[in-house]
Amino acid sequence: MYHVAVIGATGAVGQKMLQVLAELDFPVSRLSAYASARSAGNTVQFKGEDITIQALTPNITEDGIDVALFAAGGTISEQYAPLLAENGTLVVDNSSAFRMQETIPLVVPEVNPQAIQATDRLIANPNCSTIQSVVALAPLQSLGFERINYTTYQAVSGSGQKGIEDLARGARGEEPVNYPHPIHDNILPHIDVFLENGYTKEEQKMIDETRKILNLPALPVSATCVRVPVTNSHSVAINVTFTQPTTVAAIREALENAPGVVLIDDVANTRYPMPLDASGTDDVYVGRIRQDDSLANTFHLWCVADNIRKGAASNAVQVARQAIEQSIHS
Ligand code: 2RA
Repeated sequence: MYHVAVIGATGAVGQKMLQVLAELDFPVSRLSAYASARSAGNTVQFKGEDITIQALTPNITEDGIDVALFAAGGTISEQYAPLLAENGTLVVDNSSAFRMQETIPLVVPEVNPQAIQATDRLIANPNCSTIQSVVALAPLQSLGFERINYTTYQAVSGSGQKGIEDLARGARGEEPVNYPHPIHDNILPHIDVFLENGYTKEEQKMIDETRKILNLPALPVSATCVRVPVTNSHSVAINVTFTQPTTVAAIREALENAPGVVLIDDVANTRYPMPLDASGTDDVYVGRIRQDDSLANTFHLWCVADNIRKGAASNAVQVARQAIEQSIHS
């Protein structure tokens, strides 16, 4: 049993981590919750009990924490995650601070559990839209990837409570506070900041993280990331070109037997994955599998997952469990 800490316990992902730790029956002997000094003294719930939130200070290294799940943003992670990891705590960090550092594993347990070494103490959790995309793609890896192109339809919960509030504000006819434009009755081809190459940071994350997780550093990957007026669960249209010929039937079969994937692909009965199917679950739903008639060896896949659960909290808990299992069996 482990003393587990959630850092950033009051945010959307932190709250979900507490819920998922309980639901997935993670072996918790003691649960500690940390947040900013502003929230200290308030409580969060874990397994029906009130846990008093503690202010995060460098003294956290003296609290005897075995496993720390970080969901407090990059600046906090940069300051505290290495501190705890150097002190022997197993840290899973949901920020983007360490994802692309060469020595730090970036892990989706269904895809690259082998990236975790028994001695690793700091593991990065990928970006939400990347996680669900690589879960859908990994079972097809033996076909050889030649190129991947993503178009995302990302829910406002990806921006946390403030994104959800902007959608509600718009529905009431009020001006947005979080987004630069209304999200209600609108879509924004803009997630995170714009980079010099014209991509957004969210798009660049999908490109870089896909290459790292699939261990294909030179793979051509492109992405367009779009915020849509959906409360929860991201959708991704994946266009993938393989190095070898294949069929829709072979892709379906590979996905049917893949861990963490649920195939919903029955257009005759209007069955395909939708955000309402995915929300509240940890699976990645895939459908609309079809050949792209415009390019050889190329296929379309539609994939949907709960961005707060599989895209963040659940993946972090699964990574922690995987790391513990690997260090026990090493
Ligand atoms: C978003 N990818 O949906 C972010 C959350 N990590 O905005």
